[in-house]
Amino acid sequence: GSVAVLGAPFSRGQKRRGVEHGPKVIRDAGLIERLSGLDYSIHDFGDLKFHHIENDEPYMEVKFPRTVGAANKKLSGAVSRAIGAGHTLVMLGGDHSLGIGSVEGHAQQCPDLCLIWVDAHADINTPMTSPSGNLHGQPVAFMLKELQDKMPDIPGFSWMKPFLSSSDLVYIGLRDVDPGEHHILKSLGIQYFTMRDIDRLGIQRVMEVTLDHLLARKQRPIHLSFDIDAFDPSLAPATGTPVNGGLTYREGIYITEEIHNTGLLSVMDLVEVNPILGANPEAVEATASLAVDVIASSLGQTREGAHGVIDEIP
Ligand code: DIR
Ligand code: MN
Ligand code: MN
Ligand code: MN
Repeated sequence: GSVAVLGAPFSRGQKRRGVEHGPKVIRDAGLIERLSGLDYSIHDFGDLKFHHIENDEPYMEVKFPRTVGAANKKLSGAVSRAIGAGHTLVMLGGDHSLGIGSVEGHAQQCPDLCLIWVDAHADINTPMTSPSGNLHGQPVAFMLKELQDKMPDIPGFSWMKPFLSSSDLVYIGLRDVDPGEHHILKSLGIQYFTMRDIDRLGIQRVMEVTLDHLLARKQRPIHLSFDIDAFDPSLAPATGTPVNGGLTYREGIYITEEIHNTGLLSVMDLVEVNPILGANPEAVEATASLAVDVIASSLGQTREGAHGVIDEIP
């Protein structure tokens, strides 16, 4: 198969500058070299260029709506073209507002896709429930058909409409959910696994139920949207909204190994790596290197090792 890598250096979905350097630090941590060790042809599509929109005044409390809308429109087109050309796509963020364009572009080509959102946060606030006005806390609300009447017409987003059913989504890793978000999760009956659920069930059972929920009725393309803040801050310190008590390294890698093993991964996002927020260069390097491990594991790097066609032990 062939894997396309696309950088999305964008930060207007949240307050902290620096997350636009995510694609660079993830590449500098050796992403392309690592993927070259797996059995794919790798196409690095470079970084998208995003434009600043003047006078992008808040709409209600929502910050930079036109800038975020235009960036996501551009990303959506690029994702759709890459999937249409037959690649598996890795999108490097940037902040998680980019999930809107990434999943939307994927859905243009694969309307029956399902979504696995690995994150400390649910990112499902609407403009009315959002405590911050930051769009990186709202991407899932833009996607869900069931929230259509709860979403105002936000400037910058007239190019898209909701396309995903709430039953086609599973969260893993939640531990910082706002009251309005919790209400939405419960009232729509969304399948989610908090860190407490992982403590109770174990990550093996969590993945079994996740994949059964999404794939038991039919096999379909998977979109994995991985926020690096799903990991414990001791492992991923260079991120904008760290929350204690996150995934261990082994839990995170088990998630991605199981997703790879379905053979259905079609697009993955790796977002919210912010090199400016590392306390020192080692903290940044650790976070970026973890991002590379997560991506490589999603694409088939195994802990047990692997071999090609070998007739005999030499
Ligand atoms: C919070 C934080 N729920 C918000 N969200 C974050 O602003 O809506 N998402 N950090 O990644
Ligand atoms: Mn997120
Ligand atoms: Mn998050
Ligand atoms: Mn494989």
